[in-house]
Amino acid sequence: MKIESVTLREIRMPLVHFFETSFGRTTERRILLVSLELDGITAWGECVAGEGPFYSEESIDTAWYALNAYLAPSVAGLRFERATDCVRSFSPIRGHRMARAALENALWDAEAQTKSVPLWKLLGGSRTEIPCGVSIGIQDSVDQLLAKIEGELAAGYQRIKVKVKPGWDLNVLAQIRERWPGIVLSCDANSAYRLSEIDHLREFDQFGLLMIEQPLWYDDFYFHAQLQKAIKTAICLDEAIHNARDAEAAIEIGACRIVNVKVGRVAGFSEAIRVHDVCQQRGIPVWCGGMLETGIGRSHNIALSTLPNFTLPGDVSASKRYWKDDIIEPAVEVSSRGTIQVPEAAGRGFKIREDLIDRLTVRKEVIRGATRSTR
Ligand code: OSB
Ligand code: MG
Repeated sequence: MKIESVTLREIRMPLVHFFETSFGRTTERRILLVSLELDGITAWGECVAGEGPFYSEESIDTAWYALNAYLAPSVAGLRFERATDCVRSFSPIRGHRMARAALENALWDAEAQTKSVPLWKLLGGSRTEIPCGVSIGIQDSVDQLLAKIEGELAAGYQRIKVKVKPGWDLNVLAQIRERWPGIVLSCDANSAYRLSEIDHLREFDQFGLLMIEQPLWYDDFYFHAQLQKAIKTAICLDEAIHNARDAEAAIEIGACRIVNVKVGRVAGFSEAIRVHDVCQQRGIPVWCGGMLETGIGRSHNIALSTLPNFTLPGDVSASKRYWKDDIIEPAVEVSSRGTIQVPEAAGRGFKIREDLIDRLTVRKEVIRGATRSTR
């Protein structure tokens, strides 16, 4: 596979409904898409960095910078036998994992298309259907949240995850449990608590949650291990796990019993597979997290979720929960059993709506071998 050019695009898409976490509210997404031209095909990747550096230190602008100045030039014009080989080209660059992942994952898409195999098979997956959950943000009122949960349960989703923060936690969970005592329920704090709040965090145990996601500092697992010893609810780490080595260390010290795998957070499919593997070897289940992706990132998440240790429902849900008009065809749909059917077609298994992408594009840069051009 010889990469003739790398194209960066920024598109803007309003969310159907705002999404609020303990670190803020998003109403419109600015999304960086990466496409590769090679051997007569076009392959796509999506950068999951947010609008600002609030989930992690990356944002769409830092990702654009890293891709434009370093990552794309390090592979443009080069030939790779396998997608995973591009990881070596990125090795002098520290951090910028979401930026790397967008490019590496586009190359996986290219490899799958070139070999005429479904992306999920190339990744080593085996599942033909994946179990789905939903992540529901903080709402303006508890009634609004309960109405949303009702809708998602009726749609068939297998697990409800709600965002929590101080002031929107025990009271909210109590009302959910009162109405639905038996549903599979978890919560995500996105680092909203401190170890000094351990007594408060112990109160979460009464709700029989599947897990509490990243309760403490975004970059910590040492103190999460202390917390895990003090509470019954399983801790799941999200933000703090950047690679397989982190997963190994976190599991070894008892910082979590479950791991959320986000392909962008761990720098791409190659590392995501390694995180999956170290967790599997240690008996720790994983699930696929989401980052409010368009259909491109969503189709990559579906492919990743087919690996055997993705045994818990992921935050991989229908396009229509986020977008009026997704940029892939068909849109991602979820069955009444709360599952997504894994596509059998080669590559991603979803077509790209290039006309729509063109209309949504607000900036574009093409990086070729030695020379560059802006349009
Ligand atoms: O912590 O999982 C998270 C969205 C943005 C940033 C962080 C997170 C999330 C979600 C959304 O929970 C999951 C989804 O895409 O449905
Ligand atoms: Mg999370």
